[in-house]
Amino acid sequence: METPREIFLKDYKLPDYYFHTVNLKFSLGEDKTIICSEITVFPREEGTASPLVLDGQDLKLLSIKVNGEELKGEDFHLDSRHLTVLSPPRSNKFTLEIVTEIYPQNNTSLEGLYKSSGNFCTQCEAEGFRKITFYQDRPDIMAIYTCRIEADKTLYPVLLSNGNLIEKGDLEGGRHYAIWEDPFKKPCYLFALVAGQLESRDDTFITRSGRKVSLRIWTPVQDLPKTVHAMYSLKAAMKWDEDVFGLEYDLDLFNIVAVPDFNMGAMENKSLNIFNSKLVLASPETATDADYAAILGVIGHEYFHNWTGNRVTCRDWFQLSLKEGLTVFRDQEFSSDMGSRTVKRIADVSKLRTYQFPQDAGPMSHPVRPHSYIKMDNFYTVTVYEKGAEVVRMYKTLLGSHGFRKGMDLYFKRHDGQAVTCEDFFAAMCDANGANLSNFLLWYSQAGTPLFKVTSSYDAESKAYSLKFSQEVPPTPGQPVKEPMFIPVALGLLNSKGKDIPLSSVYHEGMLQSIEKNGEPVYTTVLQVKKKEEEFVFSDISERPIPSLLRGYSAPVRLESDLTDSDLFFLLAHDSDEFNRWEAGQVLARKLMLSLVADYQQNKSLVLNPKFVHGIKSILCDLSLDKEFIAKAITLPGEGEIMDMMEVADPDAVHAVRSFIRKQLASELKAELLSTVQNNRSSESYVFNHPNMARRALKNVALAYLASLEDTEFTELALHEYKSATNLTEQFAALAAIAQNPGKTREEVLGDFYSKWQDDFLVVNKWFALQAMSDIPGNVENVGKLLKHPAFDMRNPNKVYSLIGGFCGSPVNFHAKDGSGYKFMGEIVVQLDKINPRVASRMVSAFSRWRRYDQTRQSLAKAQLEMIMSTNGLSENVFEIASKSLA
Ligand code: 0A1
Ligand code: ZN
Repeated sequence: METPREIFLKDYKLPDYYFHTVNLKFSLGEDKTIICSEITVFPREEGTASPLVLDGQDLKLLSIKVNGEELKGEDFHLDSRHLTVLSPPRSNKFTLEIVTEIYPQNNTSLEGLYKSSGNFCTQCEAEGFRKITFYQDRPDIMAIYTCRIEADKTLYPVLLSNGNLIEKGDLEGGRHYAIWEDPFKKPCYLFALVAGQLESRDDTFITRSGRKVSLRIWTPVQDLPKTVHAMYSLKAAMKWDEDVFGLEYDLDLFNIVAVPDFNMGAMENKSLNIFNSKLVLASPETATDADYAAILGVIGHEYFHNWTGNRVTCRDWFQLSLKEGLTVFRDQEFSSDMGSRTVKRIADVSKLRTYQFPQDAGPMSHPVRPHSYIKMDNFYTVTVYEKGAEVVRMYKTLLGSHGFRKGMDLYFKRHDGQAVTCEDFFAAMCDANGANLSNFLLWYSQAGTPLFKVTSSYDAESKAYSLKFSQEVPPTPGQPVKEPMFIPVALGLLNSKGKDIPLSSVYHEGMLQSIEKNGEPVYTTVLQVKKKEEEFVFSDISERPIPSLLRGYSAPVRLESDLTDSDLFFLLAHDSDEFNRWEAGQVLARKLMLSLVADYQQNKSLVLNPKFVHGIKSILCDLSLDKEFIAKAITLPGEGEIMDMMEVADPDAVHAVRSFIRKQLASELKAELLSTVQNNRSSESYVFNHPNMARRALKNVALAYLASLEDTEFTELALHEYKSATNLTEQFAALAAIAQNPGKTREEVLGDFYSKWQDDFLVVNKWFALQAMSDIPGNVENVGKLLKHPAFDMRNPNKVYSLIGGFCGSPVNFHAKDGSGYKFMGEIVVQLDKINPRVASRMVSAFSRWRRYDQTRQSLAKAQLEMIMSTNGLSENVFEIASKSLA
């Protein structure tokens, strides 16, 4: 294999040629599909003598014409990745016609044009269009497309592409055609085509300027009843974008298609979003509250891309976070407005800590805007998406809601119809507000999670309260030395009664700055920390306050403060910032877990601090609190989060300690947990709204605690909940509660669940995942058996993510000391890579932090990575992750 080539941001060059219109004709067939592409090309500089280099992969070239004339062999060059027209005409415009042949029925990579459950569909982001036809496959080539699709009418009655349907009709031989025209220019990654047997749920949306938009959600006919929630979500998203950002939909038709085989969650193709079925289909009996919430968020996300991504797109793939960070931020805000803001923030911050922090501290660490990549597919990461969203959130924290909106308005005004960079977004934000955000751009270029330390002191005599901040950004691959970052610190100060102290002024660098706004007191202010070390002194503080720092998690940093345990318990009980109440509990839990891990490692007996039990009890019993907030606040940090904080990660110790605390809490709070279950049962049919979801969440967490006791009474209780459940949220939670403990009941209930749901592949995937993630010792064997289960199929990404991805989510089994988990995964990666490199590279990432473990585990994991690297014909996707992990 040739060593894959690395591509660098610094090498970006403007294209020599632009495309104006693209006319595509697809003739879809069972053995082969023929694509004719007619492109009008114009040079960036008239008279250029540059060759025109087109990307193309796995294509059979049938013919190529320039201005109607067939090119001869000496006029072009063809290799496995490119088609080069050696001397294009030196005119200011010419046409290029290319005919290619492809075999979608054999395409298991699920990129380009492929078949899913008998239907044709496409996935072109990031670089899939080059698997359809030869093209300049880069986002700064934006053109107007028409697309004619021709196919057998019985097999493929529905023919869809981007934009508006302008013509359709029948052809000879039982075939038919449709012609679609998209009036908006777009990069090819937004091209889409779907052909198949589908039915639609139809609805309409009237935009605020009075335009009527037809909305259609397409699925196989039997799934249509499960699209009610998706349609609700779409309409809610359309309304929200108008209300919050003043953004209207711009065409008369919006299509969503659900397909069962899809590498990612969903794709924002212009007016023809294609979704993984998992993120469209839902009914109370077959989807959980988490699924409903994910559907709302992702339908919103893809819809919001219409402006942030499609109308304004990325100049190159390094700028991916320009559209993704911004769109994740927008979907987070949408979900917050539709449910509970605090709970959504907690969920988003937990995700960042659980997945992004470890990535940023490992060999795959990269900035929000990466400097280089081998395979762009590998950079659809939690860093680009979630940390990218935190970066956008910081603009809003710094500029305020109104200032942020002004920045967004200017961004669209300046860049509608363009392919731009992260600097363009930054400039719009600054210019719209006359703001100087100095070194803020470092958030795009410096990788690593800053370590942010805070110490405080109080002087009663001068009534001055000082906060000293210091920051350090750890070295990451290719970036040994870092500059200090611009950290917005939202903070409040609590008095001894737990109330916010009005903040009037603060000394900073010898200047007294007023905090009050229009004479009104301010309780939360945002400090701008920009240096390695910086001090702020608040005046007029009449007693020693307790600081509530980084309210709402105002910057993606690791905070270390000098708050004592009693300060943290105080914040847990009183902070007016609910996010920080949760955070205080988490800091306490992390400290407690780490100290018990140390005890466990020294063979000391484990004892749970009664103050912690009391803290949890008071949250659990506080009727004034939101129930989902309680559910989150009584949930311990995950095992990964604790391992991430250790010098040498010890999965067995962390697992033992987390289980110990859970059991201990369950046994000491038995009565309270039991009444929580009893008082929060469903009395009515399923409703997707915050109060109902919150109630179910709390009940389910309480049930899981009780079932962890392995006591017959609570196993019976869980069985009762399982049998009496009227929705999947409660039924599945009861199943999971039972499945924590090995034994006959577990096996019986798992068997019962499968027989009930065997015909619903999405529910069966949950059943796979639940077993795969199990901490039961030696689970690798069970997962091995499930690989052979008739419902499992290695070609379907969802099934792989459930069973194989699920297995990696169990630290005790994946990191089993005998290496069985690593060996299992190593073999799977090699097998999977031949089917779908993109899915395989997601799986191989499980190995990337192997250096965090002890010597024995290190050498076992390393051996598997080396075995993978030595495999013949390894994909670039897996090569990139495996080689960087070993570097
Ligand atoms: N732009 C999509 C993410 C996406 C990227 C690549 C894909 O290829 C299989 C699919 C989807 C989003 O952010 O939703
Ligand atoms: Zn996106």
